[in-house]
Amino acid sequence: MKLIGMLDSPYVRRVAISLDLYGVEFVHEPLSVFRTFNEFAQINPVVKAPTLVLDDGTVLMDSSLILDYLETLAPNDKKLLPQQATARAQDLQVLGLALAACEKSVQIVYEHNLRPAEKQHAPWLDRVSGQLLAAYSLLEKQLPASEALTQASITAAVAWSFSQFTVASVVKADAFPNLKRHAERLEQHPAFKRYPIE
Ligand SMILES: N[C@@H](CCC(=O)N[C@@H](CS)C(=O)NCC(=O)O)C(=O)O
Repeated sequence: MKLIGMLDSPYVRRVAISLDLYGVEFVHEPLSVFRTFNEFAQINPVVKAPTLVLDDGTVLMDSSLILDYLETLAPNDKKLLPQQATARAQDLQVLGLALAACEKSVQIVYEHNLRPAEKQHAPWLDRVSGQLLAAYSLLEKQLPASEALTQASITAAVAWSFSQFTVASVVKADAFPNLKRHAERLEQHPAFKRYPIE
């Protein structure tokens, strides 16, 4: 398998760390959706990171769809999502919040980096920042109590580290002590260290 995309994307990073934990062998090609657009387009014309190219040539994109496939492949002792419906719904709730936090952080980054200063739209940034803080306020309360490595706990930590890397002036770390502690702990795990945010 080949994982295409850079680790400064939280979506790519959650897939890389999960592949590592599942014990799946893969090659990581850190192509940028911006700087190496044409090279990326040769593999996936839609140029979305992450892209996962399977050994039979199937091209998957969207981290949650990729992880759905990998979770199906994983033996029971390596699965990262609970099988039991109520427990699964709880983890999916956490994942929804963490992924919304990633999306809102990315929107702020794109607004600042891809639009000329005179075209930046303050009401849009205010709206997105409010949504981002709402997601983290709920996540702060809903973080799993257990220290187990699950897709929910991995993605919450990856989202938090990404937001601290990119939009720390919006998401003030001291306001979210549980998330801060959680991410600091997971960032020490060998799988997180093997795939650092860059
Ligand atoms: N929902 C998608 C989001 C992926 C995403 O937006 N990736 C960004 C990089 S962080 C990207 O591909 N940006 C280029 C673009 O959207 O044109 C996922 O979970 O994979």
